[in-house]
Amino acid sequence: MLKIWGRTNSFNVQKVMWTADELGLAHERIDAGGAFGGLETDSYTALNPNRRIPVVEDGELALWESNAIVRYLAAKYGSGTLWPEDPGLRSLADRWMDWQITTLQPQLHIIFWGLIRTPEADRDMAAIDAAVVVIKPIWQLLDEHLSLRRFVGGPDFTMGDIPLGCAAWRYFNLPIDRPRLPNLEHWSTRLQERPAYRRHVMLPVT
Ligand SMILES: N[C@@H](CCC(=O)N[C@@H](CS)C(=O)NCC(=O)O)C(=O)O
Repeated sequence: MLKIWGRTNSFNVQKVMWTADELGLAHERIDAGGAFGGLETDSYTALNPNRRIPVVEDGELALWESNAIVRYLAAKYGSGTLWPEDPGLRSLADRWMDWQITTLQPQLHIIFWGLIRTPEADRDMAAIDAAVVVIKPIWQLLDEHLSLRRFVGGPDFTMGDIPLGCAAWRYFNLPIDRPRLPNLEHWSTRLQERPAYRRHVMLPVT
């Protein structure tokens, strides 16, 4: 049975919970991080020297970095479904997973942390407003990509949808100005039909 460390309102933990549920993997989740703490202990540091959530224990292996965990679970347990067997299709899913971390997430982080996790009196509204503007053409790139395919990695749902599906739920539920993103909205509706997405991602944004 997998052990998944991390609180349910962590975006990065949600990626892992959604993946495990899509694959029907038996798992136990342990609250950690945020108000639960527990990341500074020696035993947790031995699992993840970065002292961050999520961590997944699969037998003797301790895994960290959420997108790397999604890839591992997909490769080990979802070959042909979440993990496309065709290298070209796999690389399509893979590159958008990297894009989520490197291109999209830095801007989304500024907006989310600023508006949701920072008390109003301490908010840097100039930085938040700037990120709201900068992120628009970034999402438009994905919108354009989705104008030609049903899912991020092609015609079928794959691991490539998971990090971006978590990011999209947050983005659409933040009290900010957004551009029209018709293809992204249709894709998001398709994700919302998935019971595992509803269980682990479609939660209040806190
Ligand atoms: N790049 C890492 C980021 C991990 C990370 O920053 N996790 C946050 C939660 S989303 C965390 O551990 N925060 C400290 C806490 O929850 O106490 C990943 O994708 O796993």
